[in-house]
Amino acid sequence: MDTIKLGFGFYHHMLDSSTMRFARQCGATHAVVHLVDYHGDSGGDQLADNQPVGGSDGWAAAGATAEEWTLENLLRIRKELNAHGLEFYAIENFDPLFWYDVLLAGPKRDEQIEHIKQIIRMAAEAGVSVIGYNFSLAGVAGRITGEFARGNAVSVGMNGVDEEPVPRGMVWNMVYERNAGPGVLGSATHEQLWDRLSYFLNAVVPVAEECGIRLAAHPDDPPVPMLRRQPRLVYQPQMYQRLLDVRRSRSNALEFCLGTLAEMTEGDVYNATDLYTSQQSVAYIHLRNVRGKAPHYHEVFIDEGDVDFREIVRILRRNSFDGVMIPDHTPQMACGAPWHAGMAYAMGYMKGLLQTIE
Ligand SMILES: [Mn+2]
Repeated sequence: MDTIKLGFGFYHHMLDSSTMRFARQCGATHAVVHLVDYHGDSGGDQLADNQPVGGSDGWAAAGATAEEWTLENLLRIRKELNAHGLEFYAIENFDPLFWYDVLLAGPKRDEQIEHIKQIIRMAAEAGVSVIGYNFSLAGVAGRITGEFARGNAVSVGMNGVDEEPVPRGMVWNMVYERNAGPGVLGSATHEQLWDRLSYFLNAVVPVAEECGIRLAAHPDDPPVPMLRRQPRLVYQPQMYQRLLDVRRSRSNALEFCLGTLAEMTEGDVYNATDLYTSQQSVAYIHLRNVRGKAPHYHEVFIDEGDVDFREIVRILRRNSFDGVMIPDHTPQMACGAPWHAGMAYAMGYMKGLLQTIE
């Protein structure tokens, strides 16, 4: 049995039998589940099935699926995944409604941290191993779509930094307070943002340790120092080390996004992969390939971009990585199921690499 596990990420609207069968057919054994619904009404539209690109109005409203964060529901999801031959490995992302004041250092911060602790305990009780998160104020913004990949396949890119400020009541692309009134989110400094992260990790990592959950941080996507006039946390590879050093623990880990790392202007993706997997700090990996560096890059097919995934798998093998890897987003292929075809292509390619690279 392979120590590197191939997984599949399920957006909220894909938590159904058909997508679970599809994932298993692609070779996945593990599931990463998004309980937050970013898509709203666009969910199920084949061309919108990737993570939304993030316009200034944001994604769907926060909290739409808040009532689904119950032990009963997690156990139901687990049962359904298991019935399809998949393990419920991770939950990806907290709902902004649950922790906006953790991100903003607002008045409800401690109350919201208590709720996050409950979620961590609940996830552990449901048999989940990892919770991925984005400690990000502006979230994804300024991305564009176009025929950027091989054969004019439609994919995502970035062409310059979005300077439009975040409106009040929004964080991480989602509106958590509809009646926040006019005006924009005040800016913070990078150091203030690191203080907020430290406050959060020092409060929740001990709870995660107690119940065996790994918290896993996604880097800032797109990785630029400022976006929408808000500071970013991890936008160069070495900043991941600072995050780990806030609190050294198996429960303070990384959601290692290779595409985002490849877009960073400093360091290189192979050194970063070696550095962080040799510390056993990577809980799971997002797979996608890109061409270019932030803020000017295009997402492309897994075998045509700047990242050589053969070399990545060699490094993972050398460092005995035994976590999960999932495709992140992929270009859409010209057929009746553009999203599924893109994902199946990426999965098949990775499955082939895992079978051939010792
Ligand atoms: Mn990612």
